[in-house]
Amino acid sequence: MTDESCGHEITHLFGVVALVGPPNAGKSTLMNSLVGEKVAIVTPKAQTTRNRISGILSTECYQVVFMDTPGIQKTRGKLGEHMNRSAMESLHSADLVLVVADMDLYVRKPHFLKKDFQELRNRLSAIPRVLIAANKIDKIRDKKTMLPVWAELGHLFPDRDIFPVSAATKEGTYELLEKILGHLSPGPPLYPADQLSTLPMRFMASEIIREKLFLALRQEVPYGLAVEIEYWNEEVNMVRLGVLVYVLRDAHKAMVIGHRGSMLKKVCTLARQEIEIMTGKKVFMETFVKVRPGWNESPGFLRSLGI
Ligand SMILES: Nc1nc2c(ncn2[C@@H]2O[C@H](COP(=O)(O)OP(=O)(O)OP(=O)(O)O)[C@@H](O)[C@H]2O)c(=O)[nH]1
Ligand SMILES: [Mg+2]
Repeated sequence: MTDESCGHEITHLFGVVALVGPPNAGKSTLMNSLVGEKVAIVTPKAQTTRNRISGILSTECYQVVFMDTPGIQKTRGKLGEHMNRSAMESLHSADLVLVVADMDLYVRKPHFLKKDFQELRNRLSAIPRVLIAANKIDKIRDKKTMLPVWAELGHLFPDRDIFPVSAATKEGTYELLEKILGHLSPGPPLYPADQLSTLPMRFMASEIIREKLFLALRQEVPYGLAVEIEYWNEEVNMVRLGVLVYVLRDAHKAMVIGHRGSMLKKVCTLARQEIEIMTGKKVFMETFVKVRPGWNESPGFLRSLGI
C-alpha cells in the first residue's frame, strides 16, 4: 500500500513492538510516552502490569501496536507464572522487541544487571529484531557513571542498538521511535486511526481502579488485589459500572475500605475522574470489596480476569 501524504510513493508501515524487561524498568511509562497517551497504568511499585496491554500509535504513514508486558521476575506462585509467560509469549508474536532497562538502578547496583537479564538474553538470542532502551537517564546526574553499565549492556546484547532514553521527560524517545520505524515492514493499518488500544474500555477501567488502589495502599496489600468489573452499562452520556475488589485476607479488606470507608471513597473518586475522561461520559461506580483467599493461585479465576 502506498500513501501519497507520506511523501512521494512512501509505503505505509505496520508492526507490533513488544516492550519487555524486569519489573519497574519503566516499560509502561515508555509505552505511554511513545503512544502519547496514558494507555497502561504506572506505579512506583514493581509488578504493576499483569497482562499484555496494547497501545496503538497511528499516523498517516505508519501504525505501531506496542505491547506492554508484565516485568519478568523470579516466579512467585501462579500469578507470577502467568505474568512471566505472558511476557515471554510476546517475544515471538512481535515484529520487534524493545528491551527496557532501568539505567539508574544499574548505575547504583551494577551487580543486578546480569541477574535481571540473564534469562531474557538467552531467549532473545534467536529473535532477529531487538532494540535496547536504556531508560531513566534523567535520574542520572553524572552521565559518565553510565559508561560501565553501557559497556555491560553491550556485552550482554552484542550487535543490538542501545538508546539512552527517559520515558518520563521523553528525552531520546524521538530517536528511538525513528529507529523502531526503520524496523517495520510495509503494511496497511489494522486499526482505526483514533483507536488507542485493542483492549475494551471495561478492562481499562479495571486497570485504572487497580492503579489508584496500588498507589494508595501499603506495600503488602496491592499484590493481593484484583479488580473485576461486574457490570458495565453504557448509555449515551453515562456509564454505570459495578466494581468488585478482591483481597486475600480480612485485614486487607479493612485497609482497602479504610476508616469509615474513607480509603475506598478516595480511591473511587480518583478512578471515577479518570474513567470519565477516558469515556467522555459521566460515571457512576458501585464498589464492593470481597475476601477471596487464594484467588492468585486459582487458574480459573486468573483466566476470568483475563490474566
Ligand atoms: N525518573 C524517571 N522515572 C521513571 C521513568 N520511567 C519510569 N519511571 C518511574 O518508574 C516507576 C515504574 O514505572 P512503570 O512504567 O510502572 O514500570 P514497568 O516496567 O511498567 O513496571 P511493571 O509493570 O511493574 O513491570 C514509576 O514510578 C515511573 O514513574 C523515567 O524515564 N524517569
Ligand atoms: Mg508496567
